[in-house]
Amino acid sequence: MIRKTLLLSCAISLASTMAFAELPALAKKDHYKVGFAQTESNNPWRIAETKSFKDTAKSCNWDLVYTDAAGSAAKQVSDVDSMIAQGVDIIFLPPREEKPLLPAVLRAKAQGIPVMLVDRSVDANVAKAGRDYVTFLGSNFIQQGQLAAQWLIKNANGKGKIIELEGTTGSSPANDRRKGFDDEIAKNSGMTILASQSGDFARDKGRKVTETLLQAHPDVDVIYAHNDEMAIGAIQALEAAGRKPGKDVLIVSVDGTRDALQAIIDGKMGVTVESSPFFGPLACKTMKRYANGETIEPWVRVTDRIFTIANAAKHIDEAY
Ligand code: GYE
Repeated sequence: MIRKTLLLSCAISLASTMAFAELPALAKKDHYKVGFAQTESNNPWRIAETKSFKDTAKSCNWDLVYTDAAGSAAKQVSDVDSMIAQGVDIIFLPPREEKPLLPAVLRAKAQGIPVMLVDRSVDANVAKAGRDYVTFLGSNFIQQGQLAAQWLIKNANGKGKIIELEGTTGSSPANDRRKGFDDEIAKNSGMTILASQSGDFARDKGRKVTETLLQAHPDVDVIYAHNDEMAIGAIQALEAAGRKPGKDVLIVSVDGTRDALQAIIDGKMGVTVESSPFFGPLACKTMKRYANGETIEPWVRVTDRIFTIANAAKHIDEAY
């Protein structure tokens, strides 16, 4: 009995040592083979992010292995597996959804390849920065949702009947932009969320979902979209239904794309909270720090601005 217990505790401690084994190191070199496993390329944000990585490949002396999962978490998993098989030095990964990418992240670690999550994160209850992957480079999505809600509460005088267009189901920005926004709104008795549905971060889906929800909720006077592409889709649906976006329906959103800044200038959108896609230079810098043996903080935070009529014209030329 005692022997059995001893064996069991040995096994447990071995398993936990394996699980907590140190992160793979990154050798100091002049030239790296770097994997970047993009989620999809159906919106300007993703295209700007890919361009940022491709530009950085030149300036940071990377041989870039680039894949596009075309909107499929399953394809993204096999893209990461193929990068592991090709023996890349490091992988930058925006996990399309929080859960399905975890096994691939752990396989990379087991094969001695460090992973840095970029722009989206994984479920913090099951995987940890500094243990399973090096770090997360990205924005505070909860805060983005809060900022959108605070602008709205102020500009709608605390009253509003809201339709929420959610991002990709199971993705960290959709989960957190919803939480940040909904919790702020819940503190205001004059504001109600009439309906909340996914538009998968895509313009066309945002337009279609808005068309349907408008019929069920004609009294809507606010649309909160988790990204600008869906907000633009919502504007199209509203206009097709004879509504006046920006006048009888306020639009609040996240990202800071060129089309969104133009919509603000045109008076059709109220606010977009910035979420920067320009991760290439930060990826290069963080990777060099890691190769130098620095312990990287679990979250390399990107700070975001807010775009409204007060500054949209000033920033539109740098938008994407
Ligand atoms: O807001 C959206 C994109 O993960 C932060 O994903 C990113 C989000 C961004 O498709 O436009």
